[in-house]
Amino acid sequence: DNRKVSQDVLNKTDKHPCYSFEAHHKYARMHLPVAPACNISCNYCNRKYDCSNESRPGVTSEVLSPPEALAKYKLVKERIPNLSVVGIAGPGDALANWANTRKSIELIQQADPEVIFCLSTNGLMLPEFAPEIVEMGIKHVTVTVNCLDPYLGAKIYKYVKYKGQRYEGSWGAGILINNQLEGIKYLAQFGVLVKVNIVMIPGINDSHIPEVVRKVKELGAFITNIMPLIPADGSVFAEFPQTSKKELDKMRDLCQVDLQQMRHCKQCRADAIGLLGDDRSLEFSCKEKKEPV
Ligand code: CLF
Ligand code: SF4
Repeated sequence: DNRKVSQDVLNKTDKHPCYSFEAHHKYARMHLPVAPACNISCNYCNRKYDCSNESRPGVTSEVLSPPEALAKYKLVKERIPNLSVVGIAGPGDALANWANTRKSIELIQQADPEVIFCLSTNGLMLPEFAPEIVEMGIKHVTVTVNCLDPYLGAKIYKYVKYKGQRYEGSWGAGILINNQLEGIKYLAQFGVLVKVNIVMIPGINDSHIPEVVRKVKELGAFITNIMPLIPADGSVFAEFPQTSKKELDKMRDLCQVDLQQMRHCKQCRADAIGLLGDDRSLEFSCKEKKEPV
């Protein structure tokens, strides 16, 4: 029954360092960089680094094949026993590389049925893949939603590539926003805990953020994570100031009235490993993987 299902989901959230503040000192997550391609172009991304939706720009990740992802998972689990979550957060978009993402998850699920899986996506392909996500038993999905208005979206997204076509400006943004909202609703209906990341871009979407929070709450989102813009070199927003902690907290306080707010996000890399804020990914770099100690 529904209550049993939601209790089960909450039990899992107890061990998820991003969904539970209490869990973030106790449980580790690892990101598997199995998703290099992206199907949209955010103006805050410079396409050289990990997806800025979920990750800090600055360091390119190695990209792993599904068998390499399984091998890395096993190595990390051996050395970090409190590892509870395996996330796929780029370096591009988890769903733009669905075959790789799906295969990596299936291999790890077969090896260890206890793992909590977590996906981060721009949401463009959710109408296509949300049913599979539900069937696979994935209970944690993050969707980055920066606005609800396609005209505002035209200032944030350069283009969207959807079903073999490239759509620019508000046309592309409209498709993206529609798919994000439809996807969130579907996932939430089937018991997936949806986290919505919002990149706060001063002068572009900041005054619109409370409206985004209310809308995704109405669709069943579990939590929102308002993140500061980190202006990436070479991106359209390169010259923008980084959102200050004070502005960010003010916005989170305002939105907390409607929906619970994540406040401990560390804007991780697509290959981050360990406790949030204590990255151990270098211990598991490619070279070491080939010559295990
Ligand atoms: Fe990774 Fe994201 Fe899952 Fe967490 S990160 S895919 S929900 S397991 Fe966490 Fe890192 Fe913030 Fe993301 S601290 S960037 S919110
Ligand atoms: Fe870059 Fe991520 Fe946006 Fe794709 S979704 S363009 S990888 S920030």
